[in-house]
Amino acid sequence: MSALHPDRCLSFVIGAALAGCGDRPSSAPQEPPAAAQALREFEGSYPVDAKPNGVVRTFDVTAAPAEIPFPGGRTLQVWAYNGQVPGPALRVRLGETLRVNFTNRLPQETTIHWHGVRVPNAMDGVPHATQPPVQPGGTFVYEFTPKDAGTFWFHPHVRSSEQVERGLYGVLIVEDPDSPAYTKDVVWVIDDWLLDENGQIRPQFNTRHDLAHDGRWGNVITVNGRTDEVLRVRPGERVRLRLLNSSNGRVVLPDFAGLDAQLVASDGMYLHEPRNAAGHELAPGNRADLDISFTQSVSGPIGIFDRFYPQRPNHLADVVVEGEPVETPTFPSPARAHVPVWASALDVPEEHTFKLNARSGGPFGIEWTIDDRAFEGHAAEHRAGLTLAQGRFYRLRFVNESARLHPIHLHGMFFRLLARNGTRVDEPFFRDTVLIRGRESIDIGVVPSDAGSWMMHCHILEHAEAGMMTMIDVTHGAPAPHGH
Ligand SMILES: [Cu+2]
Repeated sequence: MSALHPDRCLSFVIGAALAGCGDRPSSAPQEPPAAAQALREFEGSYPVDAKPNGVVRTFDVTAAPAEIPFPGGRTLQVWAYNGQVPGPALRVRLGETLRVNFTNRLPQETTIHWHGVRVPNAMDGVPHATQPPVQPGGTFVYEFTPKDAGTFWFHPHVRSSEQVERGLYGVLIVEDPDSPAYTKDVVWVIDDWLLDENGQIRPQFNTRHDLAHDGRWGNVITVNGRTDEVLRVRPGERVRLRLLNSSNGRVVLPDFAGLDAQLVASDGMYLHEPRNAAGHELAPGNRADLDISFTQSVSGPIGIFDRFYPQRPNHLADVVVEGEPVETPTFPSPARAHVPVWASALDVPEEHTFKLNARSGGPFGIEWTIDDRAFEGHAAEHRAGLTLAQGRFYRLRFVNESARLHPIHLHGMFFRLLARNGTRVDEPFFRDTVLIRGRESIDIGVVPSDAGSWMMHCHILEHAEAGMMTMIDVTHGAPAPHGH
């Protein structure tokens, strides 16, 4: 099996599951009919292999302490990629190879994780598991060809509750081969900062308070590093607005009421068809691409608010529609991807139930656990929490036994939310991060397409730092016995 080209390998496994091909590994369990159906529906969702076109885009990225101007005329001491927060927005076209010459000028070791990008495992940026951490003064070359066009981001995977909070994150945009003719393509990076009485980043990380709650929630919310971000458009413009929540803990629910805002992509992946963006929340790590047509002129700025806690709305940014009207481009929505329906996927027996909880102990006094284990030490010494085979359908269940929020993020694979608290939900799109509320259980469907040892963790970075991480091993062909 492993000698096969990965592309053929996946179709082989899918084909075997469908046709009951006799060449299947004899240790493979019999595919239940609902799983075979789910695989049939999955086919054509996204490519297994990258298709490099030979063009290499090279970027130099350096992580280092920096000073940036901050709202209120202040100067903020941060850690930044290339001296700016958000870091540089890296743009490549699908098929192009991204090469990042990375230099670490921080006083700590670090790595870069390419959130949501299906990279070769060695490029995933998980310290000790996929690469040694980059030491202060050290360098590393990240090189890969993205397989999916969309909105992704990058950030450290070492002490991330501190390093991301200090300002280390940037957006990676993978353009379609033929980009839709939007009049503007805009990125809003939403972050929140916990500043102290001196107006600087509060230097206590992973506090008991943060750990006992939903991580570190700040007292200043910025969009693109500003508290007064304005999107200026003319009547008739059609804008692609790419949203990223790079906060450590804060969940945002941006309210675009009054605007024709259509959700066209979730976590970088196009929907099957556009749907109204109302109610689409962004947990830490989530992205959403909106298709907004400003068909009518509006007098005055339109305030965009976060209404995750409806009684405590937060101003995010403003939209101003003014000037000479332009003709609205009439191209079809890019949201026309193949997304499996998976209506019967809940009938597939669950492969594993992950239990999420907390207990006293560990270096911070509270540790967060997956299946009663707190991740500690080196990922290299990990015992995989789960082993899955490439190209099979799995239903996984998560039971949150705690009262806190846990946006669970899977590296190396996309999944579809199937149910909350046992009730099927209509969420016709893929994700790489899903918010699980207190005491809630969820079911997801996933077909791992990329072999490797992939991290799974809570994207409330304080929870992750205090143990809420594990690894999922994705093998070629049949899974190894559980836990190696
Ligand atoms: Cu969590």
